[in-house]
Amino acid sequence: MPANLTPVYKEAEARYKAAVTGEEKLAALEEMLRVIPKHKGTEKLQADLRSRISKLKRAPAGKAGGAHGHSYRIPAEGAGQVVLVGPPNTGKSALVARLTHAEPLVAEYPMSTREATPGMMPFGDISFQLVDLPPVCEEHVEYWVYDLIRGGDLAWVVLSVDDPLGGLELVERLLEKKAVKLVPWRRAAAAAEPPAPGKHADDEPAEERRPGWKYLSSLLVLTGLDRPQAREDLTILAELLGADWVWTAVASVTGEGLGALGDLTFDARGIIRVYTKEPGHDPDLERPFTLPVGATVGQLARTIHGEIAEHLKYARLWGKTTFDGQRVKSEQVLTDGDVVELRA
Ligand SMILES: Nc1nc2c(ncn2[C@@H]2O[C@H](COP(=O)(O)OP(=O)(O)OP(=O)(O)O)[C@@H](O)[C@H]2O)c(=O)[nH]1
Ligand SMILES: [Mg+2]
Repeated sequence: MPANLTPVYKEAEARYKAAVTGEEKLAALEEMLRVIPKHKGTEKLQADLRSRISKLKRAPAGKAGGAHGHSYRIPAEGAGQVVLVGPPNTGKSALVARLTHAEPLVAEYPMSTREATPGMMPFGDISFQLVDLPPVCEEHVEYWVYDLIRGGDLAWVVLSVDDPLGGLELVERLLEKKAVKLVPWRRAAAAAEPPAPGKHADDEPAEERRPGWKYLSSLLVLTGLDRPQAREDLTILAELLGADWVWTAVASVTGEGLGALGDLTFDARGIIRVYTKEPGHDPDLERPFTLPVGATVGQLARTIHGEIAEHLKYARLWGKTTFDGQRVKSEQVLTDGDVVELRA
């Protein structure tokens, strides 16, 4: 019986063949097993996949996978994965509950979150994936929590306005034991020197970076803005934190300050939104492509389809830096909000 393997399966298979680390191989194999058409013709192949998966799981852990073989990861969705990191009871779950459709447990007592809960936070016509996590604390933290932190594109370090400095010190110290360094995202630096095309700001090592470490771009989110004294405390904190960290204060109970989180996250991700249009048609303003700051027309084409990129002759651009419909080449750098018509 023919196996009739689908394009989705073949894509996963290609990822498996291209995979370098055990972790990547395992992820691809698991995906292959998940999407393989389940019928008699594929039974042998399914069995083969299962045996390769269990072999990889038993294999001694490679460096990339850590002590436990393979890393846990939540598949990223939307324009970036934001991991919520912080000491117990600082309001991480309350933020995810307020900003997304997810319903993580919010409780008055500390250590209430035991599992990871992803949810999508809309931001205009795009969205960011927030991942609520168990707290980082002196007590035992399960290893997969660190895996998920490592997997994030950006961290919101969620701290209570009552003791943000103590909380930050704790989190930085515990994460560094696990080779994760929180890197303050800096608004001014990002605006002053956009990264080279194809590179994210975080790819540029600002200092000597240790191999195997995760350098996680981070913002501070101070919760409890509604609490008495909060505003006075913040004036002092502003001076202490201001130079090093970009931070924002929120009150999840009243919703105050939550609006700023989307803008900050968008800026910190270092991305632009680009819309495409077909010749003679209106642009598709529903679903923008998100690309790194500094991305070019050529990169947009490659994001859409390798073939389009290959046959690209020129593009027409409607944007802030060009006149409407201006003819541009593949090297043209795009800006947020641009509308592009690709001509092959
Ligand atoms: N007044 C006030 N209370 C808040 C705020 N954010 C969260 N809380 C309350 O603080 C308590 C803890 O909130 P959670 O969201 O469960 O905190 P968490 O950080 O997820 O806690 P763990 O999962 O245990 O680490 C709950 O009673 C929330 O209602 C806020 O901005 N202001
Ligand atoms: Mg929680």
